[in-house]
Amino acid sequence: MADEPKNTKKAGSKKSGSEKIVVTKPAGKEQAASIVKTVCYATQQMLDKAAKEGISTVFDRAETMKPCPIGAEGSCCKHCAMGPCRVPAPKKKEEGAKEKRTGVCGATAETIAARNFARMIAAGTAAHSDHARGVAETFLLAAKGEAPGFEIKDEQKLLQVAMDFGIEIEGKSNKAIAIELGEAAVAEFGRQEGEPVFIKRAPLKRQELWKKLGVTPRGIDREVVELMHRTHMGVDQDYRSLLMSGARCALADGWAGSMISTELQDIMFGNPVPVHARINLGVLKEDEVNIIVHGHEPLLPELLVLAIKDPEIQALAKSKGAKGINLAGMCCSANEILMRHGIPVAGNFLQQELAIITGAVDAMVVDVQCEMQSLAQIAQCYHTKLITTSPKAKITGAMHIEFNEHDGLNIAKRVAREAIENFPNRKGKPFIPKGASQDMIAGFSHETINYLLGGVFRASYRPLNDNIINGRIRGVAGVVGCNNARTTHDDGHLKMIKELIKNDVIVITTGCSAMACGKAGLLTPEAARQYAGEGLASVCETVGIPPVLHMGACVDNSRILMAATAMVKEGGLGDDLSDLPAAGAAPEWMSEKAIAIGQYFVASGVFTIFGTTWPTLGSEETTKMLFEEMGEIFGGKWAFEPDPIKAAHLMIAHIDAKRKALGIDKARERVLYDMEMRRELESA
Ligand code: XCC
Repeated sequence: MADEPKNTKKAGSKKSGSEKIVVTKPAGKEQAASIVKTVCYATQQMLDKAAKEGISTVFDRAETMKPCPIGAEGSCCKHCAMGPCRVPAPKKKEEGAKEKRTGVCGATAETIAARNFARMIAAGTAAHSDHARGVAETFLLAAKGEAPGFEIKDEQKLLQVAMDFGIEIEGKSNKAIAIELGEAAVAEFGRQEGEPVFIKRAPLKRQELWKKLGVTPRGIDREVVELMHRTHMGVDQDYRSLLMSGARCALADGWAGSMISTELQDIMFGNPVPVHARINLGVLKEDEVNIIVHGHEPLLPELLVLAIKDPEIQALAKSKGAKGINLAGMCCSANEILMRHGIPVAGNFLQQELAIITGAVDAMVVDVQCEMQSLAQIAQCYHTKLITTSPKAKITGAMHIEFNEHDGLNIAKRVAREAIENFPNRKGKPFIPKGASQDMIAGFSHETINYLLGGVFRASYRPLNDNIINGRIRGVAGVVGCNNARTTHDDGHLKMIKELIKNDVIVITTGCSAMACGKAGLLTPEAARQYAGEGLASVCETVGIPPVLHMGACVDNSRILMAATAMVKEGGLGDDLSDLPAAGAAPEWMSEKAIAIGQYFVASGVFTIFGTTWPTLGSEETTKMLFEEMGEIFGGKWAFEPDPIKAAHLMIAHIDAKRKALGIDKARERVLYDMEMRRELESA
């Protein structure tokens, strides 16, 4: 272990297996007030503008509103009206006190922390899965020809997924197969018994372990409902039992809800392939109508891509004095249309208010998740129309144009018209940050990686596995998740990822983490030579890929599960996900969805480390279950380390331990790149 981070307080030292995990407390008040706000140049320019104009942003509010210290450690229970009860971890002088504090009902700190944690999983699973339900319902309408603008684009994937669902495809039209698949996918949500279809995609050994532990999920909705029930006052009051049912619910997210969303979106909108695009607030255009789509669901954004090409819409824009229409994205809606169309990305989570502050955004169109309510207030200070589109997510003060799959294209045109009509209302010359856009390559679906590595005639993960076995690539890390105003914007992602690739660990990324990488130039093939270690750089240069691969939106973390499973099935790296030299991280997480994602990675056998803050520190027992016992149960466990470099080294230590267990640790020591090896690599 390296030195303890300066901005953390040591809470305890835990040892498990070969790794020592230091549990640290997040930065206290004094540090929070003085953190550097961002390492993103465009963001800094916009924060300066906001300050000059007296606009309060999330960065300012994070300084004035301190996190509640009791809630932050999961020690506040407000599940009944006898509370809220606060059972903070004992302070030093109280330690050793005979009786621990409990809630009015007698609930212990461990039960309360576990309940709170489990409810985060339930909410996160609900969010991903409700998104997936919307996709499945639209898919079914599209299959029936009742959703104009939507179609079945990837017929090969349609057949593959239909076969996974056990649908007989022989002699049936694609339309009939798609209808059957749509109906079966919708039924996954309300399934009462059995297991979700995609559970069968996991390695056999993992499926057997889940069965033995009783954590194989049933229907997606059922797991969310049951977890909400268990965490109700007076129901499940054993922290281990609560956390195991949290794992079951999270598996319904990763291996069912999110995976359904990814797969059906790919069939409807096309499987992503590598695509060039630009990223950061500099993609906004002074002389064009700027429309930003922000949120998570790709349904309306896909139709907006079509709507803005309509000659009538284009002509309307010209008639208002605009040179054209510029569609850009933020958060995961951005990732969806970036991956499939190369639509530019305006920024990640903490940049949403700043986009409006440019004065260049004529409409910000939001659907669900990660939209700050402050957008409505800030939009009033500029000319931006904030348009909500989901019946599930309205914002007081915003215009509401409800999306409906039956008439989606017309609704998309209406949204575009609203933006265009607003173009002449700009208040003076917009300020688009200088030098603030960067080239990137995105679109690395699991299938694309397969093809890129193996070639069109022998698509396979063999070359990746071989390069891991021979040590050129040390291992694989999935670095994902949000930004969090409690820590320096983008800094955790970038420091961690640069450290990983420097040490020959290839990184796959999604969500706002992927955007941080894009803005910093890590999603370009050139980044391999600049930042990666010799072994990883050689492989990237041979194949022509960046050292950091953008795999999509947060529901696309399911692609990481599929890629990891393909590596296991390819052979040579063990027979379960927990055998892989791999690790996961979310250094700047903030959303409940991130906890659901982390938990399905852990339950799938992956060592997963989070930064910024940790929501169970109020209970040593609950934290121990997550950080240690889960390792023994699932072969994957949680860890918390707010210092991104130290966190990267914990991941590398885990990867090295897995290499040793596989007997491939010696190979890496031998890697010296002579000419012969380079030739061999180039012909691989
Ligand atoms: Fe939201 Fe998905 Fe987090 Fe970004 S990464 S802040 S959840 S947009 Ni999903």
